[in-house]
Amino acid sequence: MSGGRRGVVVRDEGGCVIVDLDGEEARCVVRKGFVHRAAKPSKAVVVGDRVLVEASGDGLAVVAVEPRASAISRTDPSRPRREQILVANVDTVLVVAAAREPELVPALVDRFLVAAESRGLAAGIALTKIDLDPAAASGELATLYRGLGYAVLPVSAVTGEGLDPVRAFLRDRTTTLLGHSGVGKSALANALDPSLRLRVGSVHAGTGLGTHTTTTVSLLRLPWGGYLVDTPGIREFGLWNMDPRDLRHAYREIAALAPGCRFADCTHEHEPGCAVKEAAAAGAIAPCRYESYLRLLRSIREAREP
Ligand SMILES: Nc1nc2c(ncn2[C@@H]2O[C@H](COP(=O)(O)OP(=O)(O)OP(=O)(O)O)[C@@H](O)[C@H]2O)c(=O)[nH]1
Ligand SMILES: [Mg+2]
Ligand SMILES: [Zn+2]
Repeated sequence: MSGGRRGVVVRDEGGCVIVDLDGEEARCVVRKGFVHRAAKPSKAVVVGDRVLVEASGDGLAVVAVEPRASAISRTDPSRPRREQILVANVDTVLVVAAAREPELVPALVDRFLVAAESRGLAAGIALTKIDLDPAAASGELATLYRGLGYAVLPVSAVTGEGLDPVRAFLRDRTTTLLGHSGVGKSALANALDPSLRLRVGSVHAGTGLGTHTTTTVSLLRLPWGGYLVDTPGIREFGLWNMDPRDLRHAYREIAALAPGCRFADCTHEHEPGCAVKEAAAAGAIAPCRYESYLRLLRSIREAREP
């Protein structure tokens, strides 16, 4: 890219994007067809994109997008055949799950971990609201994911407990938060850096579910180095363009056992001589992980059917 000014998209305001140009935020229009070809397949400009901005009329316009080093995407919930990129150029995924309120859903944690693993991104888990259930810090699920090699970081935005390890995890890289509505993503960001003042919602007393307070993705610069991406709570996270083979690699314990299967292309679902199935039956791998693997495998197959 040459000419113009380089910047990073920090927010999308629908119709225009906010670009960080050397520490100052500028509102830019994105004109159709102006987006650099490297931005394909989606052609969209998304948060995290490194862009070239030029004067246009009496304002500024994004005229090119640098090729993305990485992207977190899902199947567009309203258009099932389309990819929706949530954020570009992140190094790390921090899955956010609450110890309580709303209840932790391991299958959803696994989906987010799979999204990270399949893109070769580092991943960790923030176990929020630990003040509501201190025992969860060393509970069954925390132990399970730690045993798989993921950093599990118990933290409370209310008491401040556990914030320093999260700060250390985020330092000098770009991390996106991914989690259900109401798990405390924005509250965590505010607790880490009170100057952010992100809007925090509530959890519905009756249903225990979040109320979808954050509605846009935003890239936030952390004062101690690194960037954090706050995201809206995700209800549906359809894995985009995932191959069943990629899925097998994305479950670390399954990938480790696969060489013991009779068939090299074993899906670990119905084949005889499957080391993974045997390990699951013997309790050597966690039943919830094997079940979430099978469920994801089936949903990927369904999504691939014409
Ligand atoms: N007890 C307790 N409550 C918390 C904590 N963190 C967040 N909450 C509460 O959880 C609710 C939801 O917090 P948010 O930060 O808005 O959750 P979110 O994940 O950003 O939700 P969306 O923006 O809807 O995706 C609020 O009522 C917070 O006060 C915590 O560490 N402890
Ligand atoms: Mg939020
Ligand atoms: Zn197998």
